[in-house]
Amino acid sequence: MTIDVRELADLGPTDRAALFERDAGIDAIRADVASIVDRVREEGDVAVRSFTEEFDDVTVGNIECTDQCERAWESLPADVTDAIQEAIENVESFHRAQVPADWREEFDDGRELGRRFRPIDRVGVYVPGGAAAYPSSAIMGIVPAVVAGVDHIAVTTPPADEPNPVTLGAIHAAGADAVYSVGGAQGIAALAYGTESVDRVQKVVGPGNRWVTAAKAAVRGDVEIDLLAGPSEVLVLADETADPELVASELLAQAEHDPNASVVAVTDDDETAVAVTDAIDAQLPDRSRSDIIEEALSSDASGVLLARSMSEAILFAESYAPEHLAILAADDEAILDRIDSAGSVFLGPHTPVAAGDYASGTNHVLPTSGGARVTGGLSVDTFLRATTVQRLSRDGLDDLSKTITTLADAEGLEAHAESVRRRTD
Ligand code: HSO
Ligand code: ZN
Repeated sequence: MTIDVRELADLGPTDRAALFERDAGIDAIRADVASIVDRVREEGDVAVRSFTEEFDDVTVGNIECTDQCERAWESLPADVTDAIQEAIENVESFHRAQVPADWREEFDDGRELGRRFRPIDRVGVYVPGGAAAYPSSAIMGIVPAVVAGVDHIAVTTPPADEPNPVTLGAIHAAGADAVYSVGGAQGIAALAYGTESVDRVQKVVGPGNRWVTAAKAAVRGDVEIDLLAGPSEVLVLADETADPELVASELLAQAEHDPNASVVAVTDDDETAVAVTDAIDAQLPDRSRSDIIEEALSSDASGVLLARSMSEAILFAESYAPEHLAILAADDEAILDRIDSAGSVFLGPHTPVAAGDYASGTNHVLPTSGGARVTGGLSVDTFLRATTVQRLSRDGLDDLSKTITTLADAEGLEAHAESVRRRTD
């Protein structure tokens, strides 16, 4: 395949929209998903079993498979358990550093205010299986919940006649309390509403295919959810010092996830741009998932873009708000200073996105489709709730009483005002 270098300045509105659009593809299946969710809600395990036969072509015995995960862990070769363990340790230490401390502060006039953080009691983590079985996503979903101190972590993951032992083992090692063989929209509905086999949870998190994402959108409101993660994205900002082979390797890596992945390189150097397209051509035939990669790369949502300056490239990246931003440039920190919207940033030639995908410690469940403009990825915060606490001194209340009673009167809430006057008059 040959990718053309496109000049940013020449992009028309249609091309620009195609680049920015990153559609998670859930609109077309909303109605089907709603009926799956409703049936699981009404019929419980009966619906779970029948959807599992219909969609996964598997007849499950016990829906709960917690013990099977432990056995899977014990069956794994040492190099795999070592790798999982090291990834877990790194994710754990990075997330431990995020745990917020409770605080109280005496403000200047007798107002003592504070916040305390407590874990959510019961959460559900969806772990993708099937076509894209991701043990790493088990680690990314479960470990932050463990670090937050969540009491009960339930996991749903699609069943298979021969389930992936690495995924099941990672679910066990990461610290799940209960695991259920149910995938797709029915897996999300089971966590959200409970069935005879699956206890309901208070928050459902984790990435999945569009059925999973659409189901999370459908249950939102009845249960808390994290973010709605769509297909993977990477944007590489490269100047003339970037190694084109590395730029290409980043595009190919995220493209292999999904034909709908969006992979974009932006550079201000025309030689680099051409060299990146050459490197893509050279590397692609050797990749085992070249079909998927090629599909992703040839879509209008992906490409190699030439900017007139690094400033223009940076502005593009900032408005694009990628899930992953890799910066391969001489002064990467200066570029980072100008970026506010990105899920996760990878600096320098020794920092592949794959490091964050698997093992450096940051979380790989990240906002896609421009979500980074308003939110970050999965973190310890996802599993905590903050409570505010206050104590006023007599002087503190005296100082505030006029303000409170005036506002209470303005709202016509006389009993509110009276609750203050009783203490001050
Ligand atoms: N890059 C993916 C996460 C992942 N990568 C899992 C490899 N395995 C998130 O966009
Ligand atoms: Zn990845």
